[in-house]
Amino acid sequence: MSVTGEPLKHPLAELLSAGFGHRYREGFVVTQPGGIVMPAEFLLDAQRILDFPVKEDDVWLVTFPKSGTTWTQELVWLLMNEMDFKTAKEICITERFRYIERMSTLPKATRQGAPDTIQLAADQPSPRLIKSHLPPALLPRQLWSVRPKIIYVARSPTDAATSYYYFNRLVHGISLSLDEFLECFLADVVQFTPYWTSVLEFWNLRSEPNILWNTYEEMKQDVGAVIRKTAAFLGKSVTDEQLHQLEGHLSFSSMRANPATNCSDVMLSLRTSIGLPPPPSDQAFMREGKVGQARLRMSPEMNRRFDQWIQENIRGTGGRARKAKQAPLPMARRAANRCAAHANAHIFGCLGNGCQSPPPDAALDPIVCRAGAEVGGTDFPKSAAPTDLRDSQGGHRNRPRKKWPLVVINPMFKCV
Ligand code: PPS
Repeated sequence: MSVTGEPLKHPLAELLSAGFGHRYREGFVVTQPGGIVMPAEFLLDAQRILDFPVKEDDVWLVTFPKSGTTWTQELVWLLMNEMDFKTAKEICITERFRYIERMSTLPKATRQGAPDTIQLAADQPSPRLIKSHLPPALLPRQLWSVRPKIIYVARSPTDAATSYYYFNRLVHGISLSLDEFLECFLADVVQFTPYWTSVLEFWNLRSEPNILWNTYEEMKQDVGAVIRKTAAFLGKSVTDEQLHQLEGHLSFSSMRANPATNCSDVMLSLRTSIGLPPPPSDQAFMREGKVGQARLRMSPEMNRRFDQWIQENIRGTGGRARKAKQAPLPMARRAANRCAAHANAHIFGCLGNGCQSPPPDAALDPIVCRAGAEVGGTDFPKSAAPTDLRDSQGGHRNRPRKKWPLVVINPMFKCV
């Protein structure tokens, strides 16, 4: 199987391209498989990524952009390197934990002369630590047969999308307003979108023994608990003293003050490569580090649009596929998984305006969730099939619209 791409055709694609100063000269494509938006040059690298030889002791970190990747990279690196805080402060996280498709995300001018990040990922001493924002269909095929440890981190789409906007302002000097960018995000014309492809597909895989599902919101709420959970997953033990030290090191203020994690040099060199001056002093990679702030920056209309879009995408698929065969959750458990104020529950916790109730119990019946069944009015992700193959609303019209059965991801997980 080879990766192909159809040119991205959408009226908002032009607005976005202009916002980036038309620096992505070759334009964007919608990949097949995967169905995500990537710069056309990604197609030069996609096959190498798909064929990337995976090792059993690799640790992979997969996220949608701006979902707490760097935060988790720092945690995982320290757990895997005997809490070497000294080196963590001296060497940039981008060198300690390789971002496999980074070269494929850059405008042509920046890409020329940039390191081959696929090779850098391959050449690390074991255990290798590798980051990616790609969905399952574009990740190395051997991930599904060799089955190394994979950590997935999700973040609420409003916060991730808003963070992505400020990141693009910082790195690319994007000239759009926040609402204009969010409009493009909702229309799935931004790089790595559709957002739901990544999140829903890993949500459906989260019960696999080699996959750990974390969220940004969980980390904000109780980073200690996420440290313990992640350490257990990686087979590492953490003393109380180390836990305390880690919590301090991973705090937003500490990571912001740490040049090895706030990535200011990387941001500066990316800007320089496209002829932009150094960023204004109020812009930084470690920007705000909060939950729910995006809602306050978005217009009321955009808030409403996001609410609707979220509901459409996480609504259950009652009556489809295997739902009839699944037992519903007991009433008491359903109630426990809802936010009391908003009678609302889903993978990020409550999305009621400003509410930060935690996500539902991770021990929710995986079979019910995997099948995308709707449980007593509580919304769970709807399909295990890749988003480009879902019968979604508002997706790309020029995307293939094959219908796959809901259970496709699990067979896919087992095949090479
Ligand atoms: S990337 O480029 O996709 O790898 O970006 P990513 O690291 O996933 O996301 C960047 C956002 O994560 C925030 N961040 C943190 N928040 C809280 N605490 C800590 N320690 C932390 N480290 C990174 C960072 O500030 C970005 O979010 P926003 O909302 O823009 O502040």
